[in-house]
Amino acid sequence: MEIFGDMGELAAEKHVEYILSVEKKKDSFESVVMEHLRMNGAYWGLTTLDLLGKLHAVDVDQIVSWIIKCQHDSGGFGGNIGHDPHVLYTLSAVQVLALFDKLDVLDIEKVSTYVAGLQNEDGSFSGDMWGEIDTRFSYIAICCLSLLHRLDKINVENAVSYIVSCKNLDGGFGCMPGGESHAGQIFCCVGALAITGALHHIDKDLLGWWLCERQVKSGGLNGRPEKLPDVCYSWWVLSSLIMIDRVHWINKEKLVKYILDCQDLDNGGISDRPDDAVDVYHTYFGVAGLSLLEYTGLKAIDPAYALPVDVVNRIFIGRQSKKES
Ligand code: GRG
Repeated sequence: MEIFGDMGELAAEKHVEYILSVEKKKDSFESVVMEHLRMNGAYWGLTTLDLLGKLHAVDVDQIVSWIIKCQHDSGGFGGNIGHDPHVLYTLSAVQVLALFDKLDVLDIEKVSTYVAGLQNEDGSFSGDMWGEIDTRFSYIAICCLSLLHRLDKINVENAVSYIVSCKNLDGGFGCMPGGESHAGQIFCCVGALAITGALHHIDKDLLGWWLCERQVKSGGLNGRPEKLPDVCYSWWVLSSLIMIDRVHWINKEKLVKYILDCQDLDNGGISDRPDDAVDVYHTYFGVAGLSLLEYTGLKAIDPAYALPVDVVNRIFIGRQSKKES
């Protein structure tokens, strides 16, 4: 990217090789620790490949049939075959099918009934039948139902007022009312409010100030005051700043340099901090962060849906134009 001058480059080919290799090394430490959340891993890895223009390198039919095997009678998806259903994996399943333009393999009524059934009276959402409540699950339910065109199945007004009840005096949001502001939860709350057209509940200058203070000397971002920077906050913080139109308040050049410094230039992949071990999660959020920063050669990503912009457009505009033609 020209405006970023001489600061090293994204080792795109290496990262593609790394993502493809993780799937093949079934006995590796990373594959074993990710066994129970393989659906999330599929979303991180495959979205990275799509942003890098290499989604065609995978076997679509094989992945789609594995996803279908992870679905339960309730309509929800598990993190792997035989694992319990949870909204965390249900959104990833929907997102991966969206990447492949395969949402039509879903029984939309069944999936959306599962997600909508997790809404509680106060508007909050549980993650699964065991009842844990978290603003992450509010975002997931809203994002998932919106991608399926079924937001009508929940009480959106209550969902929004629950999220607003999690807003703090510093302008940020936590995982429940009174919970400490954290950039990950802020992404969830801002994303959910963006999707439901309710961003007016946010004090954009106050939240923008808190978010841009997350940038530390190295150029990286942390998730809350006094914490270490981590590449994943390039996503959680930047996407939130974009949604509230305050992204010009951080130093983009320094953040690009920080993300590029976290690459493993020999074996591919991106880590949380320079010289740490790489993983698929940080590789995805590093590449996604660079996409938000308009790094050359990457597809653009939508800050609210966390999917490539062309995929989101296909879902919300493509359907209309198919009908019209
Ligand atoms: C589709 C992108 C997408 C997300 C789905 C699961 C989810 C919705 C959002 C998770 C948001 C979140 C809470 C992210 C933070 C993850 C993280 C790095 C937590 C670490 O917390 P600590 O306390 O680390 O271990 P810090 O950095 O605060 O020291």
